[in-house]
Amino acid sequence: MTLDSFFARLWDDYTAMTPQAQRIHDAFIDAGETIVNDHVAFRTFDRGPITLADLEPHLLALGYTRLEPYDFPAKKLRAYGYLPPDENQPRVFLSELKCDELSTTAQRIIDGLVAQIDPARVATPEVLWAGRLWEAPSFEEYQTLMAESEYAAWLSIIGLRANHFTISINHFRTFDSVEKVLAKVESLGLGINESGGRVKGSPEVLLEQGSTLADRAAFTFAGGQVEEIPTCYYEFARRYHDADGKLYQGFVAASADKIFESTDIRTRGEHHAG
Ligand code: OOG
Ligand code: NI
Repeated sequence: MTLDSFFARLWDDYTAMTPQAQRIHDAFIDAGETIVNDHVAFRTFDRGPITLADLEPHLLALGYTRLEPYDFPAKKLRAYGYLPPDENQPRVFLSELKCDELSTTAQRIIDGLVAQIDPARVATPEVLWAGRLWEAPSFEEYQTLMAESEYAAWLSIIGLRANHFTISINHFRTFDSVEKVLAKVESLGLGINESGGRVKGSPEVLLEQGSTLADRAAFTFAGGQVEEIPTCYYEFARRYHDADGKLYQGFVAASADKIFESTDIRTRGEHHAG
């Protein structure tokens, strides 16, 4: 599979679940900008056949290389950043939940989900947009996970897919700052993740980022209960050059910690009428 077809499939899956993404993308195209992806991100459990170590070979087979690890103690997550084979291709951020750090009740729910996975589905790169590889949990199970980890609850119903694409602001001409981009996105009636501030990071840490609040959709839980849940979001990143003149390639853990909250309905943000 080529990198272009990989990202085309990821994008189709992501926009089907995240209507705001196509709207934002098209609005910047209409404004005369060129869209280049800075990175995409995936979430997984460190349990069953879908651990970070199980998924990573698909990225390596596409030509990605490991950059560096990141740790999020409060959110019980660990992650890795990956560099693309060609510098104009998207980086990848892959995180996993440290399930051992949850209660035994929550761990039992997660074990019940990952036990349903057909290992054959993990053997191909399609697993990275396979979505849920298990039956829908009950709303009660979802809420039990939510009480301990918003990430776990989100993953239990959304599954494996790109949880966000990220537009490279470095490739924009008119909208050349995170705040200008966020103002444009707000003008479309979309909400911004304000956790940790609208703009996360700074030129000093060589990366500035901002993101939307995730779209919402109706989800049918086991037993037929239908509830509105957050799906996926869009991010915008501006990178800076280091003292040696090299464009920064990594992620910034303190900023990423807040970007994760884009899928949390408890996150403070400006919600506008769409
Ligand atoms: C990933 C959040 C971190 C970044 O750019 O710092 C991130 C996620 O929500 O799964 O993407
Ligand atoms: Ni990101």
